[in-house]
Amino acid sequence: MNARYAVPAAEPQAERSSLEDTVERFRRDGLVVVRGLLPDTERDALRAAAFAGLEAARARGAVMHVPAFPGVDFLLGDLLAVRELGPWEHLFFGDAVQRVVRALLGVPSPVYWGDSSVQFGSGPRGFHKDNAGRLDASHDDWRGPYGLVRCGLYMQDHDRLSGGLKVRVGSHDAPDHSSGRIIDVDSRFGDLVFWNLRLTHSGNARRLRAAPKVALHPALESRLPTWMVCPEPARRVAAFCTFGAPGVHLERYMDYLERRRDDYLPYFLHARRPDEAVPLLGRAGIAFRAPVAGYGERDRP
Ligand SMILES: O=C(O)CCC(=O)C(=O)O
Ligand SMILES: [Fe+2]
Repeated sequence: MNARYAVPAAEPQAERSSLEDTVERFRRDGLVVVRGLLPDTERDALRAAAFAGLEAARARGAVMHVPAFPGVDFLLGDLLAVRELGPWEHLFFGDAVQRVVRALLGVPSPVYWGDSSVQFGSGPRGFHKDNAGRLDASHDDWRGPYGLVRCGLYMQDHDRLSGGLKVRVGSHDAPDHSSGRIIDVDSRFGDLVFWNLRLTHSGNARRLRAAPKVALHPALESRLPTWMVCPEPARRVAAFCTFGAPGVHLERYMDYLERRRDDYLPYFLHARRPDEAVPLLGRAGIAFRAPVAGYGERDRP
């Protein structure tokens, strides 16, 4: 659909590989990096579009601030509501990305419910999982391969510098925060990171100046003095989006959203109006499910 996206062929650690290999790594490790979905020549234009989207949202009162993270702008609404990202198919809604999402989920038509966002600045860190029944081994979430995937696009390089994603490899099969080797994902601009929502992970990784390839526990990272830490390459812009396969895991996730309704409502109210979102998603082969009444009612007119 959009020539700005390359067809994904390359993935972790620079070897070129097939979609089957991408799926195999995702099943084994709980995450996979697909390299070079966007060419480096798009970097400046895409960052500029994201910042233009931020300023447009600010003018409409659609930017949230959290006292604990004064340097972070959280854009309310979903990525489809950021019209400035339309030329990039709102990052995750074009053929090249959807081809991977369909393969990872093993369904012809992934479900989207407005869970996508973009953050500006350095935000929270700490190991967590994103699924509904996180540490409860008896929860439905822990039966069978998990049916929800989160995609992350970091609009700067994190292969040597701070600010990237930290994960525990293979921890998507363990209902705890202690299993799995810790790694800092060496994403570069244009790469997409896909992870199973059961995977233990932490954002805003800090790399040591003296040993940038040694991945630290997030509890230790937060206590490091600034002089010991590699800087971030530029103001961090990070976009995330979740898709699911129809099934019990998706149903439990919807129950979870209902329980945390107050936290998510501002995002959903500012999301792209369904009369515009549904045809757009339909063309990409994605099914839509509105998670709350009033979804999209504060989108731009
Ligand atoms: O900030 C990040 O890199 C990760 C954020 C996160 O935990 C998430 O999107 O689920
Ligand atoms: Fe997370």
